[in-house]
Amino acid sequence: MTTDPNPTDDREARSDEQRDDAAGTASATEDGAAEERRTDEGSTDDGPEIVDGRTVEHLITDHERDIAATAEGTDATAARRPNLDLPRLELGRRDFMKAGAAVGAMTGLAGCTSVLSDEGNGGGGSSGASGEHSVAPGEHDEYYGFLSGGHTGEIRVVGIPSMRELMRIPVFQAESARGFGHDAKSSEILEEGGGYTWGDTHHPRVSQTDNDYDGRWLFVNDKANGRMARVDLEYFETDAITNVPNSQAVHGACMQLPDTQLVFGVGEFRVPMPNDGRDVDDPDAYGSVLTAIDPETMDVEWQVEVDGNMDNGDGGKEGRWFFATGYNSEEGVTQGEMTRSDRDYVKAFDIPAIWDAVEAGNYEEISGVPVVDGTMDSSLNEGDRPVVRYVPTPKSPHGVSVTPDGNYAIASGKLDPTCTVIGVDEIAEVDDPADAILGQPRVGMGPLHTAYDDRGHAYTTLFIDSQVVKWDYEAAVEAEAGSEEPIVEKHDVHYNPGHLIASESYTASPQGDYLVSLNKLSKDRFLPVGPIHPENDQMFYIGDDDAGMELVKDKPSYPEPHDASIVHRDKIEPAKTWDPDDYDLDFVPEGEESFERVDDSTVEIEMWARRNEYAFPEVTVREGDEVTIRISNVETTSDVIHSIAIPEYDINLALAPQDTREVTFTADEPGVYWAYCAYFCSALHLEMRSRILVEPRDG
Ligand code: K7E
Ligand code: CUA
Repeated sequence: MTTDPNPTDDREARSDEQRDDAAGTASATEDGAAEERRTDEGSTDDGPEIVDGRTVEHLITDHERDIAATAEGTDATAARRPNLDLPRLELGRRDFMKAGAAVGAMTGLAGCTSVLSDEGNGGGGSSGASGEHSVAPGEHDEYYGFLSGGHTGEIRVVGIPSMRELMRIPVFQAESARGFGHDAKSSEILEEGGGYTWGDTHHPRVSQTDNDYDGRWLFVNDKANGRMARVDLEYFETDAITNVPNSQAVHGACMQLPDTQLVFGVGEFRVPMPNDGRDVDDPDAYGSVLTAIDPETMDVEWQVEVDGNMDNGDGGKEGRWFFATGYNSEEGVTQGEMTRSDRDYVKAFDIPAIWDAVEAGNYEEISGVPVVDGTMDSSLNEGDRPVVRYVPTPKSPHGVSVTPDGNYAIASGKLDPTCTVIGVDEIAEVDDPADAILGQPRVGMGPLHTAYDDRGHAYTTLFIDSQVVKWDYEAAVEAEAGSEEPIVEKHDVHYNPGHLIASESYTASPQGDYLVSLNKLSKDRFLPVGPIHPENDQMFYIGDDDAGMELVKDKPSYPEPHDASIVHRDKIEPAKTWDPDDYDLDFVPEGEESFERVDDSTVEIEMWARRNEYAFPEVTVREGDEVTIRISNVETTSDVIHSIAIPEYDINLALAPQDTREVTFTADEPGVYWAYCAYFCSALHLEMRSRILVEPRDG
């Protein structure tokens, strides 16, 4: 992208041009486009219209230009909306919110940005309306927010509503503060997970029982290296990584509900199966799979191959259906090829039917996994109990999420300004899957993801419009396709949101109070920190339908959260110290430390740590020895954490109270090495050291 030297002029020119466009083509698009969306007819070859006579190419060009313009501190997003000549409203925040709610889809929003950026940017939540959503020093938040860390490979834990970051959980990457990838157990998890040094986490989902959070596990995907991981929510620690075969880019991640019977990874990039050098330049032979994993063992149970790319997924509440969006039904390999058709699909997987196919042996084993053929032409999709039903939607739907009542799966249009409301019960009943589409409201430009409150509202991010739109999903079922009537309210976000998440939105009983919009761009919202900007997670209070959505907080975020889950604190029970019975290594109590030379080149050390010493103030080994250290933190007091950092050997084991860790290294460099405690644990923390003497072998 090149920087636009004169964004303001350009913006004005473009908005004129757009008004012309809209006026010139309104009659040609309105009814016809909406009607056509419900049908499953062929595609047009030359850039189908999306809205107001504009094609995908127009949208993308507009968006690129928006980004260039806002980079210079102007609000080009507002410029694209009608009535941009309105004077900037000088309203207080409360007044504005009331006014905003009253005018619905809202012409006055051009003023919103400046009002909020003046007053709302402090982020402390300590003034005015946001005061009631702040959390005083020493008080606890009501919710845990689990945010994915994108290509840092981690999970971040924040308190909501304070948005204070509480912890980070390394998942796909070694991380020294928590010793992940430094001790034997976590190193083995990373190694067995493929040995990569990073991952790309997008979709953290907390396990459920009876469609409510049970606080046991969190599952998350690795889009980069095609993996799924499990985090133990007693210890807030990653305890398993599954390297998924036959799949590159496991993107969507979710569970079979109501009881987390299976964990699903949604395969995105199409590749040969197995990807071992065959068919490298034969894209027709590539495939993409849905992967079902046992949550206890984390073993892959089966996969289902489908046509086209998949993208995001969500499970129905009743255990039968799993929904995945997809793009590239064309099965192209270039961007042009992938966006040629004006139609893609939501795939509805019939889980019991798939199990039946597996049990009947109707699969091909590829890379050791039963792969069921769920492509359109598969014999398993003939008859009245197909394994996968293909629901036609406008081009490239992105997010999909099932409403709390389990009645609808709502797919967000991305390159189309609508959301598609699919009836979950209808899926099983209709002859033509297109007939399961019950509503298709026009929500705005670039709808990506949808979350829910407890009052029948859907909240959808509009990536291109930089807004969150609140709409009524039952009203959308009542309304004509393409109607804007179901829209209750739109609110600006800053800027370009990806996911959004409302408290407990993925359960059958959302809390309906807080919503976090995970915005990709922060632009000028924070102190500049160089050319890589933080992202901006914005929290709204959504509990008052009369007052409307209230922006409460901005939180800069290290790149880059995608999705999140918000769980009430009563549903998570973290351990305060380790229970040695939960650990597969023997605890080393005080008095039972030992140093054993097993043979000429092997040393085994069992030791403990406590304030302010290690069991051995010094340890002598010989050059070339393979040294195994097993070490327990014998403290019983919570929050007295030690570590053992071993310089030159690239090791730092974190030791929570009652925890035991083990590490093996080869002492190949003669010399003196001060092992030390890296957690500041007490007044004599600096003195908490042990001298490791590595004697020269021939000395
Ligand atoms: Cu929209 Cu990976 Cu869920 Cu990112 S995905 S935003
Ligand atoms: Cu133990 Cu510092």
